[in-house]
Amino acid sequence: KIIIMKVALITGISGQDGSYLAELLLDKGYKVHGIKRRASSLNTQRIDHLYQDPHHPNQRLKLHYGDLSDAMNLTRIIQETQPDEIYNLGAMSHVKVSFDTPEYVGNVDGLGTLRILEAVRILGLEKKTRIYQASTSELYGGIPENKNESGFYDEFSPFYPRSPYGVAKIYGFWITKNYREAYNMFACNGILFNHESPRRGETFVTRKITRAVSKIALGLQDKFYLGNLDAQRDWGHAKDYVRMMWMILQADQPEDWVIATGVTTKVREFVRLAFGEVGIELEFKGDGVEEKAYIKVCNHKDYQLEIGKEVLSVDPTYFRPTEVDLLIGDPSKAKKKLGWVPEHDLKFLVKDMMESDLRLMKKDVILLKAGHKILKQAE
Ligand code: NAP
Ligand code: F7E
Repeated sequence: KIIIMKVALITGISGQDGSYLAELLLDKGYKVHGIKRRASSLNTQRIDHLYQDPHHPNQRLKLHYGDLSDAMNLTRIIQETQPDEIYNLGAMSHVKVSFDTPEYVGNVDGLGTLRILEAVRILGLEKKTRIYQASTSELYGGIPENKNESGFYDEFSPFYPRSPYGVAKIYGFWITKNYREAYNMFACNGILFNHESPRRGETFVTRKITRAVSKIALGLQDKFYLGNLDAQRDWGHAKDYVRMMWMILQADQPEDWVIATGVTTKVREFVRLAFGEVGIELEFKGDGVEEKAYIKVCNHKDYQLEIGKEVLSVDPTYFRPTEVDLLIGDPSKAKKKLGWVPEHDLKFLVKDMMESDLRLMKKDVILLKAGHKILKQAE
């Protein structure tokens, strides 16, 4: 009996979603190719565990050096790997940083998508290769009047991006839709709302919070700084969302899909929940840039902090020139047509991230006790 192994190519395989998706596809028996950027330091920590032995003939994960700004490189890799499915997850994905590097983001997040689609077309793979494009809830921009009658953003809500990242991603959205309609390609957008995990990049707000709270609880740090505490996001777990990426490419028809939880939460509330995981209750005092959080109750035997201690202040450095105030998505279509059921809620997400960061920071405590210096990481 001949078993035909499906072949997938993932751009952005070293990122949060790329690593979970690679795991999922390997579990399903795929041969997985990933594109990684050359960096002066190792950048594959999130996928290193997927390599047992890179030289083993049965190793089903293969990495290729590449970059979404390099059309020739992308075309060659697609030609060599002949993928059944391409997941275009590669991007400069930080909204605040996109205000500092707008041209680069336009090139990579916007034109990078075109380069993938056009390579598939030039190589005559339109019929064979299905393409998933990592679209985003940032396309909506949080404009209140663009929500549907029930108060959610869905597949019909108008777009109004509010950052160079959102503007680049809107090009990616439309060029994917255009190639689907113009060349009959199986190319789909997943309009994913925020999704987090223990593997989330350290400078996104949830991970910044769980790292800082873990350090504060362990006595490694006194306090931390955030920007807009009133921003609201629809936060899901990345593991649920990469499963949906795969389901989108197994659907009967190529379409665009909203993936969200339908629940929105303030940044301030996420801070409360994270401190709650180490038995600490906070009190917030002051308004706007003067707002601060103090320890009100501390009842965990392992984490004893002084009552009244200031642990959080607002730093306007983290404000964005244009902010997306509130996002909340309606995933009804994905639930109804593809049977997607998220397995993790916000409470589990916070617990998962806190447990992981506490474990990570405890290693620093051991190093400190052994006389090592801990370098402060950039926020
Ligand atoms: P991430 O952790 O920031 O990962 C981004 C990946 O893209 C990394 O592997 C990164 O490589 C790679 N990359 C960056 N620039 C590249 C370039 N010029 N050429 C090739 N690869 C490049 O992002 P994520 O959270 O996994 O998100 C995955 C995708 O979904 C992104 O496109 C993001 O914009 C989109 N998205 C994310 C969310 C979310 O909430 N997470 C929601 C909606 C959409 P390095 O490791 O070398 O940096
Ligand atoms: O910010 C506020 C900030 O950077 C969330 C990306 O994956 O999801 C992500 O984009 C909110 C914003 O994610 C800090 O102003 C307050 O309102 O975690 P974030 P994001 O901008 O929503 C979308 C769907 C994507 O597609 C993106 O790729 O939190 N906030 N204080 C802060 N944010 C950060 N980063 N740091 C702060 O100190």
